[in-house]
This record gives sequence, C-alpha cells and structure tokens, in this order.
Amino acid sequence: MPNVYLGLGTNLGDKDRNLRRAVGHLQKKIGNVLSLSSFYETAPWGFVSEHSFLNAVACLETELAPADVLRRTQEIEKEMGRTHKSVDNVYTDRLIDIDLLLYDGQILDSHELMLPHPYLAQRRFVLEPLCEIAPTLRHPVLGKTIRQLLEELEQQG
Ligand code: PH2
Ligand code: MG
Ligand code: MG
Repeated sequence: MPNVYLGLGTNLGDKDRNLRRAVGHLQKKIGNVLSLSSFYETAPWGFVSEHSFLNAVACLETELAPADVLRRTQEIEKEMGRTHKSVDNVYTDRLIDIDLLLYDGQILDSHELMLPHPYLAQRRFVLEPLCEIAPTLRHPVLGKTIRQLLEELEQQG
C-alpha cells in the first residue's frame, strides 16, 4: 500500500490538541497512521506573527490516490475550523494546516497539487520532524535523503 507523508501545523488555540485531533481525523479518513513525529515548537516562517507554531509529520498507509488524499485533508481542515487559505504565498495564522509532503516516490506537478511538496527542502519545520521518522527516505527529485537535506539546510544557517 502506498505511504504518504503529511506535514501538520497550527499556531492558534490549543495547539497540542489541534495536532492530536488532526491525527485522529487522518487515521479515520485517510489510512492507518504508521508513524508520528514529536511535536516541534517553531517560529513562523515566511510571515510575521506573534503566534508560534506547533509542527509535526505523520506517515500513513493509504489506498487513496494523491488527489483524494488532498481532498480529504482539505475536508479535515474545514471541519476543524480553518477559514481561509494562503493566497500567493501570503501566509496567515491558522488552527490547522495539513500539507502533502511525499507520496511514495511520486512526482506530480498539477495545478492542484505538487509532489514532493515544493518547499520541502527549504523548511526546517518540515525536515526536522520528517527526519525523526524517516531519515533515510530519499527525495525523488533531489535524490538526497531527508537527513542530507536537513544537514544542508543547517549548514546554510
Ligand atoms: N506554515 C506555513 C508558513 N510558515 N511556519 C512554521 N513555523 N510552521 C508552519 O507550519 C508554517 C510556517 C505555510 O503553510
Ligand atoms: Mg503549509
Ligand atoms: Mg496547506
């Protein structure tokens, strides 16, 4: 069965509860949760906010195609009270954000969905939890492992 890696983020409300609730929804709607990283407190990246984030990464096995995983994660975001999405990469505070990071070794570049996630290698708040659960997983486009990508990002400062 395909494995999908999902990035979770929240910077409003009871963040610990938001992540745990989201994981519960994922297990019910997308597939068996095989692993879940620790929860990482992180500074807002790419925008200014007084609210710090809690981030995590989960790995699930799923029978759903990537587009259906995306649809269900968006349903979960809505159910959990997310009201608006970022437009043109202008980010906003949110109760929950669920991003598709990797789906097996698939490479996809459609209007709706890009796989792997386009900013995966630039975001420490994704690479750090991902490295905790899948250090030897290889990025299908860059050809490097998650641990290598995290090390390279840390060397850049
Ligand atoms: N998500 C973003 C933009 N910036 N920063 C942190 N620390 N964590 C996030 O999950 C995050 C972010 C866009 O979705
Ligand atoms: Mg996001
Ligand atoms: Mg998102």
